[in-house]
Amino acid sequence: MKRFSLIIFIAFTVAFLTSCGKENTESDEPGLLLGFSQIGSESAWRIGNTLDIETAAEQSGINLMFENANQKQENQIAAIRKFIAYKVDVIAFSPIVEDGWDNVLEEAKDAGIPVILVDRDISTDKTDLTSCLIGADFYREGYMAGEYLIRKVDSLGLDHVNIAEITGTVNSTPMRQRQAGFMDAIAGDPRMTVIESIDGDFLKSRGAENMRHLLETYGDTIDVIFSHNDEMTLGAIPEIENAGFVPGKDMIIISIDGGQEAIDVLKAGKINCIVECTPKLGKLLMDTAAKLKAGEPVLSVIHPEEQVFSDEQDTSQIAPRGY
Ligand code: GZL
Repeated sequence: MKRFSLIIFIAFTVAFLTSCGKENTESDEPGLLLGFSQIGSESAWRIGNTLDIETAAEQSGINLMFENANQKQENQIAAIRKFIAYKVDVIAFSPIVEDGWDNVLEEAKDAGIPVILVDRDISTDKTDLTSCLIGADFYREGYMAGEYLIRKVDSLGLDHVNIAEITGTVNSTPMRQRQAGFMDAIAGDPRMTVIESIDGDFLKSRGAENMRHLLETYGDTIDVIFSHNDEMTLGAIPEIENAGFVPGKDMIIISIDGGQEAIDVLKAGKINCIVECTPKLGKLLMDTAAKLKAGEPVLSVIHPEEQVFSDEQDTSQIAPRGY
């Protein structure tokens, strides 16, 4: 028995000494821990955004602590406090509305944790609460929607159009800036009258509800629907058809996001224009988080490239959207 024990002892000793001398191929440094608070799952866009972030984290070897706020700001604030308690390396979040973040972001700053804004912005007088905003140029999206409408009215030779706007979540960055961009684009054109702006909260159900209200109120005097996202547009279209109108023909339909379901409706001619708002921000987020952890400088604002899909082009050539 003693001989056997001696052999085992020698084997373990050799193995131990060999490992001590070996170059550590795996860093002992733990991977970056990123805390991300997502707004919810209100749209195909949001679901696609979440999937893209999760995929990018996995591909980057970044440990993702993910919290879904289910459309409640208080849940996002609680998630940020949880990330602080866990001492994550970087915090990122998509703020559901622009106001009300100063206190919790002061806490993150005091904890020495950098914060990245994803998709949406915050409104604050303090300049040093966040390191970077990664998200669409919503003003440009709205402006491009307005520019499309001007071209469409020109091509149809219309003297005047009544526009009904179905907006996204009030006080959210995309709602504020898409509205501002659209109104600025059409401001100088006397043919354009906005007859009502109504809050649809980016939700399909509210898009349907608002469209019923608009049809009951204005009937066939509505010439244009400008909807801040595809979900609300997809809720509105069946209501337009139920009322006996042909979307895309009797009413010009303009939307934003560019998810597959809406692109298919565009291809069917029931939507005239969709301004792309890409949810694919994951790689930009991971690269920025890694730079912040490494103490490298990052840009204060990063806008992804975006395009316009419309009946001015051969929509059959639009590639699969992936969300
Ligand atoms: C835009 C994003 C918006 C989408 C909606 O970046 O904030 O929120 O346009 C989503 O679909 O609800």
